[in-house]
Amino acid sequence: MKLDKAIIAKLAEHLENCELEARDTLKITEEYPDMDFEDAYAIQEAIKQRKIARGNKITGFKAGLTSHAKMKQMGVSMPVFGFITDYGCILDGGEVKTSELIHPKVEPEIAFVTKAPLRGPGCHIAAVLAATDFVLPGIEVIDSRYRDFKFDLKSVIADNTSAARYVVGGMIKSPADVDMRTVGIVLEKNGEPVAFGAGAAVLNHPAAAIAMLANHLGARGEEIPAGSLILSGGITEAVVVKAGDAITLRVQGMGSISLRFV
Ligand code: 0L1
Ligand code: MG
Repeated sequence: MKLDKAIIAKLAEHLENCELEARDTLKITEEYPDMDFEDAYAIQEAIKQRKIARGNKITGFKAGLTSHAKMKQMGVSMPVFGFITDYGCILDGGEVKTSELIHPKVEPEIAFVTKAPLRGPGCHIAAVLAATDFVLPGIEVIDSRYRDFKFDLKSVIADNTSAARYVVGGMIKSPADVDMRTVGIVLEKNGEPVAFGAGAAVLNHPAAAIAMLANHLGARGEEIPAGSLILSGGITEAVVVKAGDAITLRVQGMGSISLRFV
């Protein structure tokens, strides 16, 4: 690690304040160009601990930058991982207050709920499928705290991978009953289809993102606990939204979910 505890705490407070006050900032590597990936995840962890201390519940995890489309959009080559919160959860058909966000975008995803712990190293797709209780459609609302979504990998990891809001719903499916590689999705904005894809856009199989998360946590002596909700990553490029927009995600054989931005 290159940063000391005091700097990590200061950057966590800064990024979390930006989130809670819906104001943007320059990427933190501008001021700390030597920070490394351990520092970045330590800042993310410090943000998580601030929320827990305030009484927020951590509901699960997310994988980000998992599709080739997303990697290309962001100019990176490896996934990133973050956490999701109780206050980030919006019920199906619910409203997202844009005044609480900076510049939101939405991503169509497959969400997993686990029934057994998953721990790396060596976690693979088969282990993920065996430990999955069910999968269901999910929309992630991302909102980078960095000005104009301009960041590098370390800055975005520290910023909890742009996590902001999410909705899950539609139909739950046993992983044995859905081919997550070929399942098709249509994302609609104000009734118009704006993005299409299939599950294979996420690392060839969305369960691969969960396996990589388990391996990432395992390297830190942590695991994915049973009962976790995990957003496996955007299947298409993120779509910009603003107040007044209505978003619907339709997933083949798994129903649909929607959100309104007010
Ligand atoms: O969930 C995601 O794929 C987002 C990861 C962070 C990058 C971004 O803000 O677009
Ligand atoms: Mg996402």
